[in-house]
Amino acid sequence: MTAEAPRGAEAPAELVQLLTPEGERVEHPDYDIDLTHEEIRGLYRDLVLVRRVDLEAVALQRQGELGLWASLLGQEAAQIGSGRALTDADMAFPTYREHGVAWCRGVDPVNLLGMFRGVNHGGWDPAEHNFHLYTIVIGSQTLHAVGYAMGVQRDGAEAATIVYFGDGATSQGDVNESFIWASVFNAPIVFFCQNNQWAISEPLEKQSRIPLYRRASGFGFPGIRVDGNDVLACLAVTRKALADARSGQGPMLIEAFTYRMGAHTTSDDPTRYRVASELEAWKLKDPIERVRAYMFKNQIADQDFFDAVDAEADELGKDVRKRCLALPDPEPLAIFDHVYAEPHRLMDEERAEFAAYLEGFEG
Ligand SMILES: Cc1ncc(C[n+]2csc(CCOP(=O)(O)OP(=O)(O)O)c2C)c(N)n1
Ligand SMILES: [Mg+2]
Repeated sequence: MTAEAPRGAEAPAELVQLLTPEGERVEHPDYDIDLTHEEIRGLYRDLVLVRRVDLEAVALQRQGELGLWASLLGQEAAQIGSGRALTDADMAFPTYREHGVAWCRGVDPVNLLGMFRGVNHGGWDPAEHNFHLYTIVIGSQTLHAVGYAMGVQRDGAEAATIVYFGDGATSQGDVNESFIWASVFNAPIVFFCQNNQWAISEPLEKQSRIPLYRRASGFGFPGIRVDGNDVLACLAVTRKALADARSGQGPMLIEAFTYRMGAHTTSDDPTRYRVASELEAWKLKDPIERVRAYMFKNQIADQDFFDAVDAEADELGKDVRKRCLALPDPEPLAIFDHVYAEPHRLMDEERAEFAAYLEGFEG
């Protein structure tokens, strides 16, 4: 890639791809996948619905109803492909952008919005969905995930763990330490890095001189780069990595090569640090458009199907908005709940102090 070319304008070498940006199905010697038409329609529906939820959340933030939102726009295929590769027994550890994975794990999108509205701390039970709470501290969830995977390994259970993180996170100490632990203990974990080319305003070039997936070899486990805008390839590659982890073959790093089409969060303005031509180049690789083109060309779905999915997305958007606005404000003292599983003296003292402070406002 030359310095002048917009980032992503050239397809990187060594990229697993099963569906080209034009919607042509291509073969790969190591990664193939045989899906029914119904399964492909299901993936398309997932992609469209999560994009719609995301759009609604951005609009709600703009209208003052959410404090913040981290959009997944452009990363739908990486998240749906990997999310749908998981079995119920597998465990996923997300960052703050994994709304598509949350969808695959059956987490109500309104819970995600509640967190960004500041009325809950996530709102779902990680044990019920096998989907950990969102983590804002960059990279820390990789250590939690490796610890969890080592626990699963010691229990002798046949389940894999997947942990999500970004390109910027690969520079964090926590992530590198987690690679070491996973490697030496042969932990059943898949490291799923969504390389969306940016860490807020820092470009990928500031994180690594080599492709990120190649980092893994230095730690002693395999790495692979997949087209992160290709839902079929993401599904195939993640499915295999999870199966390998479950059968005792140890960790794997998947670099999903994708692009953050929106701002980092709603507090960010990407026009300050990246050129418009870069986004234009990536729009041609849109993760939804290529599936749609493939389905049309191969008569996997007709216009009625696409219209029905669009109508369902509109209904979902309306429903999410309505239920988000109806979320009750929590009691101020609820902030002290769930910090520890057991009663805790310091927490009791702080609660009492805050209660006295609040009483000062009454009468
Ligand atoms: C330990 C830590 N340092 C800094 C931050 C501030 N911060 C929030 S997001 C972000 C960039 C993360 O980039 P990347 O890992 O590529 O993930 P992306 O947001 O692109 O999905 C930073 C530095 C943080 N949340 N935690
Ligand atoms: Mg990034």
